[in-house]
Amino acid sequence: MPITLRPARWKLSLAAGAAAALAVGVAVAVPHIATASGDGTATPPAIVPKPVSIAAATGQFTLDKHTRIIARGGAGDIAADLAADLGPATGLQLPVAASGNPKDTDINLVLGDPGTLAGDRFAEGYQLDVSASGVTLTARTEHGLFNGVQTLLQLLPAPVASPVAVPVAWTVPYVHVTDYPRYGYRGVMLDIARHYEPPSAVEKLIDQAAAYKVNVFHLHLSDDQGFRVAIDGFPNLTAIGGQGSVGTGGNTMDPGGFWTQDQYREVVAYAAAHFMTLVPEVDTPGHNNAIIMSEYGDTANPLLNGDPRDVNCSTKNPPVWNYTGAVGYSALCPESANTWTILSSIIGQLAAMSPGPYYDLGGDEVPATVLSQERYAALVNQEAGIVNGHGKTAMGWADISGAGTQLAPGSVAQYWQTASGSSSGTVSGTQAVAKGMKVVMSPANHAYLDQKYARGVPSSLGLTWACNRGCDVDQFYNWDPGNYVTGVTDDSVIGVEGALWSETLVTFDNVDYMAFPRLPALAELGWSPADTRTATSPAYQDFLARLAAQGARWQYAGMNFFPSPKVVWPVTVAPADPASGPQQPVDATLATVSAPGVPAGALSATVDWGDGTSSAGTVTGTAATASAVNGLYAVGGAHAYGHPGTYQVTITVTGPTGPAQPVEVTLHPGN
Ligand code: TNX
Repeated sequence: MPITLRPARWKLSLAAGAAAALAVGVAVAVPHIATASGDGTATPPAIVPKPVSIAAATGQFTLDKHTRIIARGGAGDIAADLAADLGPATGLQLPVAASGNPKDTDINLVLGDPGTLAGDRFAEGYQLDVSASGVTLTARTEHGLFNGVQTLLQLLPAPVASPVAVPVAWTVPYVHVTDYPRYGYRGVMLDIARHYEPPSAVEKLIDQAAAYKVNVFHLHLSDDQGFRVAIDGFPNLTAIGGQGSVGTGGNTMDPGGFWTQDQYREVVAYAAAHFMTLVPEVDTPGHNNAIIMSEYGDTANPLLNGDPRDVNCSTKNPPVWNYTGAVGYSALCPESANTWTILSSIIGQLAAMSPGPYYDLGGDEVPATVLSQERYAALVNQEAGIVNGHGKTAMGWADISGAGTQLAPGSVAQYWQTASGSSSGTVSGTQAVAKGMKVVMSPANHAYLDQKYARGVPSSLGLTWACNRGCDVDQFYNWDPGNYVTGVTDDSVIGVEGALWSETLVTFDNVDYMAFPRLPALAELGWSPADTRTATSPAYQDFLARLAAQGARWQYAGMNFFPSPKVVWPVTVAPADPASGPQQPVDATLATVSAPGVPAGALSATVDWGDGTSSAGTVTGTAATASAVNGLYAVGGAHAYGHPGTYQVTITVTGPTGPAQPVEVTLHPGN
């Protein structure tokens, strides 16, 4: 059973102005946020990642105070999660029941075999049917139900992501979805070593990634600049190794930090509740200055042999802190017994706290001038044996497939090189396959979320080494993990991962700005069936249209993201509760507007007051910066009615691509 944590997803705070506009209580009008085209044909809803099969029909289910969630076959925990997910935005506390006479107003969650999931190799699939008989979600596993719930949430209007109630009609278009993943490993990596992030930040990213059916969270816990989790018996690792970051020594914005083991376990549980496996990584034998600086002088440690200076095989002896982003200078010595005492404790303790199948030993970027290939391979082989001894599969950057390494078949190499096809730079991939290893694909020019989007964009964040002209969503979407390196096919590839290296990412807002909208592109490559994905292919155009619909969700959730110019982000409007009372003249916030990348000044609002008069509304909100998307906007309007009464007010907002679907609110002005 998953551990149920509520509220699970989308619990971020709104931009202040929008929160004020939304936090005013019950709905006064329930206009629909329309998605269907006007010609009677149903437009397939915008689901990311794209389902294996989706058939839209005309009509819609409406979620309201009559809706019950019926959990059958043991679906109770997921049903409770769904009720909790829907609570804040809808203001509804939907009852969860284990049985009841079926009603067409019910959402049914069934743990059972729908008979449509023959292609589901990973027991993560689901069948979702929305029709005149209600909503029925069926899956063979709780993970499948969880995935189906993510789809159902995307079928609801974007304000469902809001942490406060929004007065819209909660409609779900009629649809039949059969869905299951292409790969079993769909990951995101966060580097909390270069810049520390607390457990709460990682939990936010878990929320955000789980919404796109990402199921692996790879945690890069140690690097030259910091060691981030307490290890019993080695207090220096955090007391010394946990105190810096990239930039320390001249940049007071960048304090370090570390997690206690209880905090680590809490994040493991949080991930599990979102059907995500946590993969711990302590990078070795390179990227290790923080461990070396911590233990080099740890002469009083009874676990070490009195003089642990022999762990240091770095280019500097004695070692010195280097808080730049430099790489390739530090290494642990494979011949040192102290190296193994330290690594065995780290591996043993992290393995014991991590229920998932993998332990990642890193293994990247150790130049032969620092450790010969022979010494490097000796270390990797011995360490992989320790990992296996703790019942874990060894994983590492694809460098671990190099000459002299021999890892148990099924060990995982993460391919990060930019090289493709059969060029010589692909050797780590082909070597991994030759050695019977599995491969996770993260070619840096398609999957490194720390790379800039475009030349100089964003100006303040991101590296360029893999993307010197930038890597926007097109670059993240238009490639095939199973056909990138010749000979590295789906026989070996187990999945795909986006890597958020954090040399330049100081805050969690920075992390989000780089992860979104590119992480959903990778999530789709990991989940959806193989397709022809190129700059001119229909699949890419279709993806962009579905991605565009996510922007409003992120804005209602209060997330930061890059409003990529590759995407035509729609302007969408939702009614606010103007809290109308007898006051006259009316002066109220009437609607909220999502318009990613559009300045408030480029939007105009018209308010039809329902009494035969119209006037302009005011559009206000938080402007974008070089590393933050603009906030949701609020539309305000003021009007003096001639008579008390009940008036239907229509708000139309026009953006650069034309008018958005108008919304209505009802006012009851008195005199
Ligand atoms: C390369 S690729 C690294 C990281 C850096 C990253 C920055 C690899 C396995 N290592 O140490 O943070 O580039 O993009």
